[in-house]
Amino acid sequence: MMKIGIYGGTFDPPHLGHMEAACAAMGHLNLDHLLLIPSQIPPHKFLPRETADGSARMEMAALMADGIGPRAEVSPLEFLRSGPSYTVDTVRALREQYPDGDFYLLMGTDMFLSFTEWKDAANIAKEVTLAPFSREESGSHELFALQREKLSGELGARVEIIPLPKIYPISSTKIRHLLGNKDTVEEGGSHLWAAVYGYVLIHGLYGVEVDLKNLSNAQLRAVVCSMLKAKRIPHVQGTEETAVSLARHWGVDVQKARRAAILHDCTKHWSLEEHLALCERYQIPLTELERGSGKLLHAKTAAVLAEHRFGEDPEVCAAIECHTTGKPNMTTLDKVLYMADYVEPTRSFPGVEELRRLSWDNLDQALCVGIETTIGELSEKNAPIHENTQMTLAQLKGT
Ligand code: DGI
Ligand code: FE
Ligand code: FE
Repeated sequence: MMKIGIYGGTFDPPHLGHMEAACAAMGHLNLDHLLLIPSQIPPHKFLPRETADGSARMEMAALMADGIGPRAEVSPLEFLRSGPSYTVDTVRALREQYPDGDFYLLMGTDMFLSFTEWKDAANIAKEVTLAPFSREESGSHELFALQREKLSGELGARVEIIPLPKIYPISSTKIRHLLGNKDTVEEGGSHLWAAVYGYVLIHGLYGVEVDLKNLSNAQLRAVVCSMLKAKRIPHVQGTEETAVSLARHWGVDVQKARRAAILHDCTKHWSLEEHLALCERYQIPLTELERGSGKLLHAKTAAVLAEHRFGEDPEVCAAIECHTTGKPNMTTLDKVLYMADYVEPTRSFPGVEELRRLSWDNLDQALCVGIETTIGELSEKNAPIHENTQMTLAQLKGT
């Protein structure tokens, strides 16, 4: 039987405390599936400026789910209903979706201790195992044990307590306040999963006031995380680290190399339509080959965003633009980004070690081998070679 965790909440915003609790539940209960279910917020509950609308909370929860792992996902069940939902309705709807599901209803201490007051508590208890989080340091063990006795006696409830190693020291309310104050934006962000923080920054939620054209490195990283799938992040981090080391080694502006690396793949998961729409909007001339290839276009669209959305230096944008194909007369910064992308620590292919060494010994030769390798792989698949790829190689060979 499939074990399914149900984790409801306002998630306004979802933060690292939720994430730790979700991961603890996944591990302790050995769940096959975890559903994060953002609830409707009654309009009177918060000041309008302070609260994020439902679709933003859904998207933030989805970004956090991506960070928790492939078994976690967001369910729009409560969000799609017109008013606030009762848990019993949600559980009924989930039972229809998963007739054989073995459900675990995750909940905080207060919810657990007041469970008998919930609407149709007995019916909920028939459908799910109650899975309250118990903070180990809170000393509420006796209270939990008593409540478990009571609920199993009165309602026949099954209870599985999920131990949490520590109390996460902050609430969503406090985080909203930190984000809303110019001096404590970063502190607020430090309590959020990076992609969620990036989403908050881009959309200016909770009264955040940042200039997207003047983001700190940490903020830019967060924004990029919000644009990518979690599994791509280690590659971007690896590219940043490697680009920074190579920049120092080859005497290039380290900060420029860093910014270029952080942004280089930021549009990597866009659809072809999204790439084409942005190029259209900024009148970027495209070749026939580029028009049909998201793989080639991601370098161009990332460069456009770097320039127009994030206000990066022209050299940074230029390096991003040629990071996939190279181009004639590449600057050292261009080469550093190209090679960092090629040999960063998560890359593995035959010859990567050799190419890493070469990137430190002879940058042009490394570039030459890199481009030859790419051309070799493309030729095997009968894929067309971009003119810039060909010209870069020709130029390197000629010198
Ligand atoms: O974005 P990454 O995966 O980190 O790396 P990248 O930007 O170097 O992109 C690599 C992809 O781009 C790879 O699938 C091959 C493709 N590519 C690189 N040069 C050419 C190319 N595809 C074509 N058709 N022609 C090229 O010259
Ligand atoms: Fe790329
Ligand atoms: Fe890359």
